[in-house]
Amino acid sequence: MINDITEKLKAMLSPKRYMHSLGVRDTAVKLAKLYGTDEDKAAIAGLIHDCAKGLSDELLLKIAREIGIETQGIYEKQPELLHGPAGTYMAKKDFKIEDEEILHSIMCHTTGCENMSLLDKIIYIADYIEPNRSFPGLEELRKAAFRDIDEAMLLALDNTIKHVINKKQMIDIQTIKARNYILYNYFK
Ligand code: DGI
Ligand code: FE
Ligand code: FE
Repeated sequence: MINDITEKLKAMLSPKRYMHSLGVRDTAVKLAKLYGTDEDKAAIAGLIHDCAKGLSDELLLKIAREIGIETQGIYEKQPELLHGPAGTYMAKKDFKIEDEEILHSIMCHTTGCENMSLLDKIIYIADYIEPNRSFPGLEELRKAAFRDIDEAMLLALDNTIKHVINKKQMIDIQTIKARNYILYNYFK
């Protein structure tokens, strides 16, 4: 099954995005091993998390409306924020994924969300630190990821929020919810 998924994905994504997806898969498996959760689910979620990345803004908005997301406001301006939810839709439809944990981790991989599961955190962090990534502060985040996943989540969310502020973009409410959730529950 995973071989079929890999082939299909290779045909759908740019070579760069495909390499990124393999990097997220491998990093997610390492984190799943370390923190003790299902490695196969981590591999599948890591592999297909960006399957909707190639869709046009129009199609992202159309799928989002179809699955009941209010697209007025931030998503009109930043439709790419919808590639997680649209990815979940495609994972079900095109990749025949039914596992709710996998689907949820794809849904929230860009912004995070409240009540993130261990698999959600693993996919969010693996996406951030996979070997093809490069940005200031990455080494610190990589170390944190293999020491304490919640510390890594806070670092990553803070980094994203600073980045979004510097670009004078809107902050997705899910990004705020994710950060508040981590702070409230893991930094008492
Ligand atoms: O799809 P990837 O490039 O692998 O990574 P991703 O799904 O984590 O998307 C990263 C992008 O999402 C990055 O450019 C920042 C953006 N992003 C994440 N949270 C927010 C955000 N952009 C805005 N405007 N607001 C957010 O809250
Ligand atoms: Fe993504
Ligand atoms: Fe990604």
